Amino acid sequence: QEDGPEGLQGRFTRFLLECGALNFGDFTLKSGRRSPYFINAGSFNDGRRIALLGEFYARAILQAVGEGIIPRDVDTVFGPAYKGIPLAVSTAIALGGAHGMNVGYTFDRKEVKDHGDAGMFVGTQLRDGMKVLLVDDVMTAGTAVRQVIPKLKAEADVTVVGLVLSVDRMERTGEGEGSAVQSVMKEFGFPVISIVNVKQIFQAARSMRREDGTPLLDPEVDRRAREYLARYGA
Ligand code: OMP
Repeated sequence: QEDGPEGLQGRFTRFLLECGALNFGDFTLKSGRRSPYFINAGSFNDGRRIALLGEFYARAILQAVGEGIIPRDVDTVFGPAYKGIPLAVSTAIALGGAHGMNVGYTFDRKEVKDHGDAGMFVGTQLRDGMKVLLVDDVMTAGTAVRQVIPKLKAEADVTVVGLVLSVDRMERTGEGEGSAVQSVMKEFGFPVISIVNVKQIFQAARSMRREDGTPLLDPEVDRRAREYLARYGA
């Protein structure tokens, strides 16, 4: 089924690979962990890619709306600066354009501005009672999202109705603990959904072949990924 969960996840994995957003090697993460793979949202760097990315976010959101996980009457999509900005804008374009779910978009400034409109936020301004849907790129330990929520709450009494990620790396926060996504959901009480998670990425990539018929995923990379997930995966 084209639009079933497998379809969306497989196509998104292909898209990550095609954009060069999914990289294999040796990467030091924000958390200090050394990972054999890294997802770089900076690779969605042209019109076609960012339009498709927004479309993927919109599909994941509409699916969650259909399942009653996210409400339909979202007021604005919030993307934390800087990498969240094109995510929020492209998601709002996709939702409000082809999908008829018109929502605002909002992002924060990293620097304080002292002239013109001096607000901390750009786009749809946050007001008490608004329903805000967060979008972000990747979650590992959940540090990024924990930093942004107090900023929103300081601006207005908004309700965060969910967080949508490109990729949930499915890593546990500590020994014997659940994943960062699970702990964020528990701590803040809103749903966290992802277009794809790391296990689905590797599952999809394992079945992919290059044009010459050879496996797309190098067996050594696959082995290192399995090892990493055995150590840090939730
Ligand atoms: P946490 O804030 O620990 O959840 O890490 C997520 C952030 O780390 C992302 O928003 C990125 O800035 C960065 N990151 C990636 O972009 N891709 C990855 O595959 C892994 C990370 C990371 O450093 O954990």
